[in-house]
Amino acid sequence: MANEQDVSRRDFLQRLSVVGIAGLGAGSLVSACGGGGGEGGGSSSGSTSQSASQASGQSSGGGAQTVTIHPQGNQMKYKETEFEVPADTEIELVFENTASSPSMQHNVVLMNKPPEQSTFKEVGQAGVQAGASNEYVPDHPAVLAATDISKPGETVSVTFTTPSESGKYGYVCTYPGHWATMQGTMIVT
Ligand SMILES: [Cu+2]
Repeated sequence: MANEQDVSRRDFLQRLSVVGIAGLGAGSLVSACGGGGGEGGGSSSGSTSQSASQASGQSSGGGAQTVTIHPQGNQMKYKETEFEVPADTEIELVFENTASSPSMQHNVVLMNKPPEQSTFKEVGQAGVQAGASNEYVPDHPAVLAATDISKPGETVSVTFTTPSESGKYGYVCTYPGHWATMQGTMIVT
């Protein structure tokens, strides 16, 4: 029904352009009845697709960016030993614990300090003292943000704002025994 109207309307419009004056009367009739629905449908579907593309653009630009990291198999190491993020930006850091060995529990403790061994050690040892009830995350001034501990198969995340100064910042797993080898570098640009 609607299609037939559309077709006949197109016919009228074609005649309008070809015949000119003869088509004028028929053309104005069509735009009064068929044109109301046709134009409405046409313009609204156009603006819908436009606003949809705008919305998806805004959500990818305005929402938190996601960074996902994993362990390196069943080793006390991160698979992603560095990632790059813009300064002063909200980031959702996701850690997917894809290890299978039950002893491979991990977290990600982001530091507001450079990736130096002395800082990894200080935060790592403080984390062990903080204990399981605190997810091994120490109350330490070098801690920028941290995930909870994840068991194999679990995914944890933390949302934080990156430092405003560009540079290299460390992250470390503070599960007991892991800090010495399970380290990475967040590059802030
Ligand atoms: Cu670990």
